[in-house]
Amino acid sequence: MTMKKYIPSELESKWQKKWDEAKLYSVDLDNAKDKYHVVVELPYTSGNLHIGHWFAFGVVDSFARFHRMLGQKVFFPIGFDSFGLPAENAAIKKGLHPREWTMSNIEMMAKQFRLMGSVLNWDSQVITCLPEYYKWNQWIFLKMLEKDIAYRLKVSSNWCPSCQTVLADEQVVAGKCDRCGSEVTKKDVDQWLLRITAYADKLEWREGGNGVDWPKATMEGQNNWIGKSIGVLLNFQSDSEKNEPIEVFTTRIDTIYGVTFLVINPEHPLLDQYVTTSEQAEVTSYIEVAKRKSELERKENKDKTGVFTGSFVVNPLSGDKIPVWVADYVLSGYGTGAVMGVPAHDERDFEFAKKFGLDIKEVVKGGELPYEGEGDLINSGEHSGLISSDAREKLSKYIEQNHLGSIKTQYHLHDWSISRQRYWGTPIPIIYCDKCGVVPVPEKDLPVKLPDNVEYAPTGKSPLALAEDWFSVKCPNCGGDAKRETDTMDGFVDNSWYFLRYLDPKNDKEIARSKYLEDWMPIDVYFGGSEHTLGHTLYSRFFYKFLVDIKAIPDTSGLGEYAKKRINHGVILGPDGARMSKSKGNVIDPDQQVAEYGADAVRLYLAFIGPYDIVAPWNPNGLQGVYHFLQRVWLLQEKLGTEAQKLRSEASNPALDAGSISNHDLKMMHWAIKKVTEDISEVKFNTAIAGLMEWLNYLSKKDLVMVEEYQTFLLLLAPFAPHITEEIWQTLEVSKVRKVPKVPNGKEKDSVDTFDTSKPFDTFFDSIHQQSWPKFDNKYLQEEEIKIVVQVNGKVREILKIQKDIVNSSEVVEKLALESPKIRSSLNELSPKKIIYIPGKILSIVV
Ligand code: ANZ
Ligand code: ZN
Repeated sequence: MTMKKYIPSELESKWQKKWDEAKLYSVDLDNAKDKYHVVVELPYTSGNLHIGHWFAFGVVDSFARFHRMLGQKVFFPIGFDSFGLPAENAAIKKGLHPREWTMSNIEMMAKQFRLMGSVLNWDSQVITCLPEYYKWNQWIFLKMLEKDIAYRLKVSSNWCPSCQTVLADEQVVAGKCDRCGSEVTKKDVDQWLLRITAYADKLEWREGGNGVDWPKATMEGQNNWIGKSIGVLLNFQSDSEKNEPIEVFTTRIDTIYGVTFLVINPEHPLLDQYVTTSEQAEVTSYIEVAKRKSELERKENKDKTGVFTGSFVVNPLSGDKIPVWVADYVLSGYGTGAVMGVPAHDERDFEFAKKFGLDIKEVVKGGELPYEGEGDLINSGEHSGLISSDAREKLSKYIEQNHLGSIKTQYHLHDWSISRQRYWGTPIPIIYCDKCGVVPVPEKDLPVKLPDNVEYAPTGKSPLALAEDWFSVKCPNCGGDAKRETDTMDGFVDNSWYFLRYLDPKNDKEIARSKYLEDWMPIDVYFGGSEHTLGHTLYSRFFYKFLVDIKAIPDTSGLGEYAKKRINHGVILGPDGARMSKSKGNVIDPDQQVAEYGADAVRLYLAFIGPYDIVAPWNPNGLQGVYHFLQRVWLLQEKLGTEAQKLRSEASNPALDAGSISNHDLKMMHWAIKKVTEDISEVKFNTAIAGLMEWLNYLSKKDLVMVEEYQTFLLLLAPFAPHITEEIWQTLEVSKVRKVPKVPNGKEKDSVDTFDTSKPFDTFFDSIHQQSWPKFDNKYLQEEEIKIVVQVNGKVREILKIQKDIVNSSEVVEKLALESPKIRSSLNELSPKKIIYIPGKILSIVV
């Protein structure tokens, strides 16, 4: 019999079609028994699928398949994050409408996704640029407005005077607009903000991770970003009392006696009062320069700059008169925008004092200056001698009692500006009326649809302001002439809650039915990139907590978190070890790889490339190696041989059946089951596959491979390589040999054995992906030892412990006995005349 060759392209599309037709992976959300909810961060509709998508979805698909085979009801949805600037830019370049560009990308990507042969639940697909979705962005916004979580504020922003638009920090390159190259300035612009700071406390991760399992690095990163610090707000009075007092925020009130100057930021509202006439010119020109710097540049500024205002304030504790400076290393967006300068104990203040020749006064004993640590206070009046922490406590109390200031918890987190002067986004549902002011669009008028006919190429005006028909409306309040808000929402709003929508994507009454939310939330595992530690995953926790607070969604688990577990995946680099990019020419196109090696090989390789959170280069040899492995799995069919099959079909003879697989074979098999099961559970896909490779080497050396072994092997490989395993399973009809309990796939009612095998193949087939996961039996894994008594001339001289599987081999046992030091000494260099072995019992030596 000549065997068919392994040609992935032939069998993969065939099985994908069959699985689809049989609706093998569809999930009935009404029944959440044994649910397992897996989500991978939804992809952005940038164009073709890249290898990163395969890494993110293909590998997790194997994980999802494993859980299906464990008998869980796996929900693994997908959607498309499809609003954003790239759509506009690409559309401008290609002369297409952003909608056309986006929707054709989605179509293309969905097609490419299907090449993976995944268990993704396409029925639940969410597309964020469709009104049926973004209506709920608008609804959430209105709720936030109602609760004072959304608000409008003039914010000092990066402004391009020629594009007439606000720029995000990353769009400012060396002080210039990255679109047109003009010098960027600061401008106060009206923006819509979300008060995420109101949730700072709730977003902070507590010890123990809030009852969920998220990576430590993610939790720490978020806590640092939130940046909770407890300190003191303290007023410094003007020495002449003609100016209002300046309030500072400090976390080191214990250093109060070491203050030798005060610094306010260039945007500080009291600056005008403090600048004296003689200093005016210098201060003005300093501010001009500072205005052009971004916040990032200011934070990084190494060479401290600043100017004296000409005025003084008084230290409320020491009574010292201290100069007031203006400098841009003090940020306007944190604390009070004013700092008490303690150069002896703060690095930045130290540099500043050195540069401008200001006094440095040591007040905490500890070491070389600047000394930022804690210690005993010196030069601190009545507080000298106290240690820092006690001094802080005592001074805080004193300050509160004497109304000099107050204790304050401060966060580094900023409120989130969601206003974008762009076309391709969710319209902010607000109307401006001359008479009524800011009027929210009534809920019944949602969605506010994005108009189609718009000049979205840059004209210097917000594109929506040019859509006259859309822009001009009647005020919902008074019926008078009014105008719509022309900003759209930041795309991060879209992906802050999409996972809730997967559960009910077409619902037009609510975000999702509460029964589904109750049954299926929280997500069991949420996979995504570690680069989303500070943006996306923090924002989505905020949205979830808000929606729970207003009771728009239930929080059945009571955890207040949307994902029980978060796993960050790594990054696949180009073969040259650099990030893949078109300009470097190191981009790996998954379609090409699939055409050459098949989806199974690509999936398997990506799972095998290393630990899942690793940053690893694509290695063409690695892919070939994995492809070769699959070839060998395929060829193993030959080893099944007619003989083994005959043995099986004649298995009515139990003795024959039992003899067909050795103890060591069983041990290997159960070892492999255990290894693969445990490793996949722990998200160690690479070592799970290594285990399979080891077992394959073992099997390949055997003359005959038993059906049970091959079947088990295919089952363990099935999550990683769903096509080849299905093909072998079906063509060998191995499934008929062994009765395996089936996994409910969501369509069955109660029993797991209700598959109707009488139905034609078209509507039902006994897929390998409906089988349950093999179980290992520890009994095969224990190193079982048997005690053998060794006699020399009738006297017991040694008791040997021999492994069970070699106990029948007289040569091995004899050799071990003769090598034993005890036996050697009792033989005393004489060679044995006769050796009798009763297997498993006694070895008798006669000399
Ligand atoms: C005096 C002092 C003495 C300070 C000392 C530190 C060490 P965190 O921990 O991040 O909250 N600060 C306050 N507002 C600032 C602003 N707008 N821009 C730049 N720096 C600012 O930092 C709090 C400390 O950062 C505050 O405590 C203040 O300097 C500075 F030995 O006050 B400290
Ligand atoms: Zn009105």
